[in-house]
Amino acid sequence: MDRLEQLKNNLKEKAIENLLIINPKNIRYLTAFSGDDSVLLICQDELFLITDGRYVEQAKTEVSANIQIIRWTGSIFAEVAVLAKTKQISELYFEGDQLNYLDFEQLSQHATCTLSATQGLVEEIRAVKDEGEIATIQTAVEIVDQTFLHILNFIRPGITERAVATEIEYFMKCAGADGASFETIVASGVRSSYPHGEASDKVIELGDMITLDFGAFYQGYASDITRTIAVGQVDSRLEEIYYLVLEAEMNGLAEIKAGMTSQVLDSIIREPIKNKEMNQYFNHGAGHSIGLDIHEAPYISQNSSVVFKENMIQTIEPGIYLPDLGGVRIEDDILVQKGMGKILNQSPKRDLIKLPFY
Ligand SMILES: [Mn+2]
Repeated sequence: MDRLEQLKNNLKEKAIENLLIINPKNIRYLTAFSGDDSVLLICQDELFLITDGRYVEQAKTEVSANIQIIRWTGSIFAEVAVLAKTKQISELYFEGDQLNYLDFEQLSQHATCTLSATQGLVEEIRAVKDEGEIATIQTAVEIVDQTFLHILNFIRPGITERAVATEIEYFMKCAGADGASFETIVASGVRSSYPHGEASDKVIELGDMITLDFGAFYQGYASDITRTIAVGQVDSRLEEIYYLVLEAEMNGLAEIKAGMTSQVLDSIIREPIKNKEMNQYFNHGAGHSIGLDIHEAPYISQNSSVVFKENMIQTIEPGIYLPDLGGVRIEDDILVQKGMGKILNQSPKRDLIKLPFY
């Protein structure tokens, strides 16, 4: 079914007649419009893309003919309010997690209708990927796999984390990526104990563990991978936790399937780490979905009762971080399909990769 049709069906069930889409990714998902600073007004029988002078011509080529393109000049939300008045809208719903306070003031100052916030209506549809999206994400994943193999030959003692991150991002773009899907993480030595250590000026040394967490956007869709590698011989405790994290990740990969709840999967992933009484060092969620955003619902968490569905794509990414020593995280992207999880990444992980001595 057409994405807009699907959304409209869901809106009908919730008795929502008019919805203002503000999130640019949601607008892109529904209409193929790839610009920003625009909103989409969905009424019962009409669709309006309200955009500015930079995007009018682009919008004409990207969106289907049944979407009316309106150019805003003064204030986009004042324009929306005027349009709502013209269309005699009595209640306008908007994406509550997307409108900032000042924009809300603009909208409410000019609106004559009731304003109500919604949350996650388009995101819920986005969570289940269609065939084209799956193929696009698979390509985004192939780019990060190629990049990982390349970076193994690039990393050596004496270069900075920043140089490694720059090479990762350069290589991904050369391989066809739009760009990085988030700020590249290169955390070496003690810094690998920071779950989200963005690349710094720290020089990589012999004996460091390095956590590499990076992703590519390809045709708008994200991939995400984490590998932890060793430069030469590392502390034996770090080598031990590598295999513990790997066991946790493999548990999740083996068990994920449609129908399972997020909290059940979270427990399955955590189990080996809990058994070794190290759960306090696994201090973040066990994964998330990917798509037009790098982090999308559903999230793999102890607190989430969301049920996985066929054709969702999840990351599974356990980690253990030992303060003042270092850490390990391993992450792959998994397609939930046919009663199992299909691992999209091919990057090696079975044995801790130890870069040779120099
Ligand atoms: Mn991730």
